[in-house]
Amino acid sequence: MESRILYVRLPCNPIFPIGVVYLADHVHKQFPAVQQRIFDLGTVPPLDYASALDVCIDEFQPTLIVFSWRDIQIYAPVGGRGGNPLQYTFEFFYSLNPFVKLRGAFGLTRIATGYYGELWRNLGLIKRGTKRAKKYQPDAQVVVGGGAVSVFYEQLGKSLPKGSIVSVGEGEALLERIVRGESLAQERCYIVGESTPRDRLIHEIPAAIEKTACNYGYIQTIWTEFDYYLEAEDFYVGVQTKRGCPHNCCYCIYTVIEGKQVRINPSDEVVAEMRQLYDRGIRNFWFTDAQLIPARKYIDDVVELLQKVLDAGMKDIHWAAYIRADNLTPHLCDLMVQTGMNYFEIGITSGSQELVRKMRMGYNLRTVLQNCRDLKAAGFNDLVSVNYSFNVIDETFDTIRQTIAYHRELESILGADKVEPAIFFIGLQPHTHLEEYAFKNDILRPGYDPMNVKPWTVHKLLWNPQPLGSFFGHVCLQAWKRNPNDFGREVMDILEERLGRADLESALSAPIDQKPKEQLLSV
Ligand code: B12
Ligand code: SF4
Repeated sequence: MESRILYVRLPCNPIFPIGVVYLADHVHKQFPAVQQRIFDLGTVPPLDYASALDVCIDEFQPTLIVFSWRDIQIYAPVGGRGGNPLQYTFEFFYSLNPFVKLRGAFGLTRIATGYYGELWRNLGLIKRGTKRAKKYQPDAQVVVGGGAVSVFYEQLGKSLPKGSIVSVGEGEALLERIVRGESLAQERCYIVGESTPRDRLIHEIPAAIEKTACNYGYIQTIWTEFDYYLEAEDFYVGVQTKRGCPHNCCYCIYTVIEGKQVRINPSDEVVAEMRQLYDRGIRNFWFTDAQLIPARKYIDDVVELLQKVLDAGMKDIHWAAYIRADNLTPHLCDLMVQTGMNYFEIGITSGSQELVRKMRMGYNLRTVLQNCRDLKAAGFNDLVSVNYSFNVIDETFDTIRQTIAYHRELESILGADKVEPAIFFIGLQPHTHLEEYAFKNDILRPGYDPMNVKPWTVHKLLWNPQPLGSFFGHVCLQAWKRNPNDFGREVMDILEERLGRADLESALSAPIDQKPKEQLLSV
């Protein structure tokens, strides 16, 4: 049967659907004769999801539907859909004021309703699409993947139609095999009703496929809503320069989804891809790598890439990325500024070197400061978001004081208005070291449901254990009251008012001989 592949990006805040674009591009390069179409529900008004999907299936009559599900996350730290889950959780658990407590309870109920509503809606769209496609093509296949599926693949299978292929991680190799009609037994997937996910499936190594520049000329022919992203001028369009992260940060699942092996996309291909977007009017790019510079040994690759961006004459662009700011050199800083980096996120999690080590993050905080000085000297004068997650492991009042000292130093280097403290409470994710730690310490039991949003589950999964849990709960509540529009800075100010500030040197030193109190390092 001639293959006709329909890519359905399930509803999502309008982030550029780079995942399905890359998949469709890859399949086209392998099988030029296969007909494809991209249908992005991110650009459709909610009331029209079902009818728009029906129309698309009726017209295209796919033999294979590729459903791409980007995020399910509910523990967004700031104003997510339906309100701020962190705020409501803390109001419910920590407020002494019964009215505020009640507001927290209502807020949580509203969020839970919205969360389950979205979950059921997406599952409903998959079921509806499957049924409708089978009307035209009784053997039509359905495969479901994307970031959300990679994280929750074990749970989602229970609610998907029998026969759906549930994919973990990158989909290129899997789609190739499906199109060829080959066995999927060795792929990072399972089939609902036929097989169960292998133990440690997510830890299996992704296929090594060399990426070439996405052919946007072709993509435009199979995706009518592409212009939506071209017309919105403030959009950061995704471009991937590499896959994989070699680190081991205790709470992170990226390194499992993409694997630890860093696979660099050839710089000429990345630039050629950017050039195609540039020629279509795109000026803002997000390098969607888990980390743009995962380790020092990749500095040269990024230098080469940015130099080629400059040489290609794309002088009026802006770009953003997740950056491990311990892997910069003055030359790289110059290039970053010259090529238009205007935002980046550093996920140091704590300003205490001792804790950073305990969380297995491999960051040297002293080097981060020096590199920020180099960036400033190179002329960087834009926004940096610094992610802090207090209370992840072994936090004490002393380590909080150290984080304050560290943050103030970053402010003095880059400018207080340029450093935005993003206060995250880690959402505990499956297959991470933190999850293992929670099992070992009887905080969670194996078999728990990470997609459950009952308040007591949220309370555990939104990592903020006692004895400091209620302290942070109160600090956050006070910050929302005092200055809800600048929550992160307000939290830092309140912490400093209450606890004071350590001297910077104590934040930067973590005596190696000091035995970790907890066994995180050995899990
Ligand atoms: C870069 C990134 C961002 C950037 C995006 C910038 C941009 N303009 O594109 C920013 C910082 C804005 C961001 C924000 C958020 N993100 Co984010 N982000 C990522 C990251 C690191 C890479 C995503 C990416 O684009 N990769 C490159 C593309 C090519 O890969 P891809 O889309 O995943 O597609 C591949 C595969 O998934 C697969 N695939 C995709 N669809 C399908 C379908 C089928 C059938 C198959 C077989 C395969 C398949 O094949 C594709 C090609 O290989 C991932 C983590 C990771 N390492 O994957 C998290 C991730 C996608 N984000 C996540 C979340 C939660 C968010 C937020 C909601 C966080 C928050 N709490 O606010 C926000 C909001 C997003 C929104 N919709 O509004 C989660 C989603 C899972 C979940 N827990 O729900 C992830 C997986 C991280 C995590 N584990 O928590 N994010
Ligand atoms: S460096 Fe970033 S992407 Fe890599 S494991 Fe740590 S948190 Fe995850």
